[in-house]
Amino acid sequence: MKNLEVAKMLYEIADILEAQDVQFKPRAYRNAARSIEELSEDIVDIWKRGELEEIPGVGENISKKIAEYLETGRLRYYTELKKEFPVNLEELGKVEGLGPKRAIMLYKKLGVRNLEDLKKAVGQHKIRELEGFGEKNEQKIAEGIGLAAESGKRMLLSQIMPMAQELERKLHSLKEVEKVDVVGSYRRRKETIGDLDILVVSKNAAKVMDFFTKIEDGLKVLVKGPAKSSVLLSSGLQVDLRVFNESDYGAAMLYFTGSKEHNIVLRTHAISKRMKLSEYGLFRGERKVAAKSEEEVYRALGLKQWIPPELRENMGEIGTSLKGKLPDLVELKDIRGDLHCHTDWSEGRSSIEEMAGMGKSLGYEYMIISDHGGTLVPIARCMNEKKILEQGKRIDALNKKLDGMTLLKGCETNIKDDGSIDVSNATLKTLDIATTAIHTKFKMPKKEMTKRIITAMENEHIDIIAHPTGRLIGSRAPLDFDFDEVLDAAKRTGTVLEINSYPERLDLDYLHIFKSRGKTRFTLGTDAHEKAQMRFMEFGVAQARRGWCEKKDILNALPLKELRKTFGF
Ligand code: DGT
Ligand code: CA
Ligand code: CA
Repeated sequence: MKNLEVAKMLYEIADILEAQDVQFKPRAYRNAARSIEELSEDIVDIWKRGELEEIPGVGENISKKIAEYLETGRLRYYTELKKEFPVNLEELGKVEGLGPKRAIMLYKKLGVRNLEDLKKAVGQHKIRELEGFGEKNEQKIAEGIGLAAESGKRMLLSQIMPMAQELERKLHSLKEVEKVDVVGSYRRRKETIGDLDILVVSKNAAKVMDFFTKIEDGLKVLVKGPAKSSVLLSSGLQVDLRVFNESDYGAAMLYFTGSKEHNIVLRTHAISKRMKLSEYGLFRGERKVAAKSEEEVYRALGLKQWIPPELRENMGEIGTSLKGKLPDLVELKDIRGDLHCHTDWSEGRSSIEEMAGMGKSLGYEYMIISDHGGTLVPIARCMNEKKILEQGKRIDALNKKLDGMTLLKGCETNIKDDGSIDVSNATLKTLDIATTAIHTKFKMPKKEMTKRIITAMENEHIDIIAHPTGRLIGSRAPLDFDFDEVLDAAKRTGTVLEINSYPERLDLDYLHIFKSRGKTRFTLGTDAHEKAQMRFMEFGVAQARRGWCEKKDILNALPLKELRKTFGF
């Protein structure tokens, strides 16, 4: 699958053009890149059908460039840009406070090409001397480098998913393959994935390995063995594949799904029962007690319930299953609506009508329109109060025409430094559900930040705090505040914390959700800026499951009537 490779190239072109102050084009390239990244079909197939221009955001110019790249393996336009700016913008872009423009500036002034060079320049205090940077910026960059380096080569679950599904499909097409499962962190639905681990049942491992090590043009074979092979795909993703016998498959699934910590506790538990657990089975002495299925192995170890992969993070799941008390996890099909959506009234790219159409096709009973509003943030077309009211009227009118789904009036407002909201109470009152979030001044002493958030929650018109910790995976650290105090305030004020389902956010994360469960309920919102992004709901649901949430913990699993009662609209 070439999707990620093409998307990365387009993102890079956008960055370089932006750094050169080119107008409009960067946005066009970026929109195209984003749509391509989110495609579930291989772009090569779309190209072969001559349908590149049907991808949202891909016009004639970009489609020609993509075609040149797919046809010849290179794009002259890109190669020339890269010759002029041989900078790893993907890597540098992860450093908070370093947009493409500044990265290119650092290249021109100091020859910085990658994270390694940047680290050196910071170490030698060269950046603070540059015009427009200064000591404070250098300090910020220094902090950002740590986070960027840590995230390293891990990719977002959302980027991995289409590739994993494609690999699964291809492997299934081989008649020697009886079963395929993608295991490891992918099966546990971790927010980022280091590498993919695939298990196969087959009686002809040699044939499977021959096929796998040629599964994509241009891949690099790292290891090819009789039972295990590893390859590096063109997207930079490493994939390990192992072949097992049907009779041992459950034990293998259990072992390679992990997590390592879950395995360790499970193995220790086996030892306490005078048994031994490995990827080949559960043994008492030489005798194999269980191996064929995960259920069988868990049961033989005395566990009353099979443990869903999302829970296998050593958070007490084994002890809880021994007692038969695992939660009945929320599922995607339980979700009746999306509670965080943008449209072209603010930053979004789809109209209200298009978003509503998508909501209907997802089978929703309701969904919110929560565009950016307020005065604080210089977001393009952040709605002023007049426009918020106007949008409300438009939604009322649309609801009369819409059949079977209800649009809710919302708005994502901003929390000022002192915790007040940048939209008046009079306007907030007209909304069905009012959301707010921090979009400015991400760094504040912990005490002040805690007070800021709690003050916002104390506004009786505010219903939801969106992406409460503000983190961006791999690029922005979470806000520094006292989470327990905020949780208490949520309980006291009835303000709900969001589980933002946007793949870079996933905020709250599973640890915070786990901690909050039972003390507050949550809303799930995709933060979609384009109708296709409403599909991000599955990532939020996965995160909620990792935090042990049941259906009753999620407010948008409620029917509209009860949602109305809960939020009082
Ligand atoms: P990743 O790839 O970093 O996103 O995370 P995982 O969990 O997929 O880790 P990976 O690919 O290194 O290994 C896949 C699974 O194999 C892991 O979840 C548990 C199992 N495993 C790997 N190494 C060990 C080990 O040293 N001990 C135990 N008990 N299990 C291991
Ligand atoms: Ca892995
Ligand atoms: Ca692995």
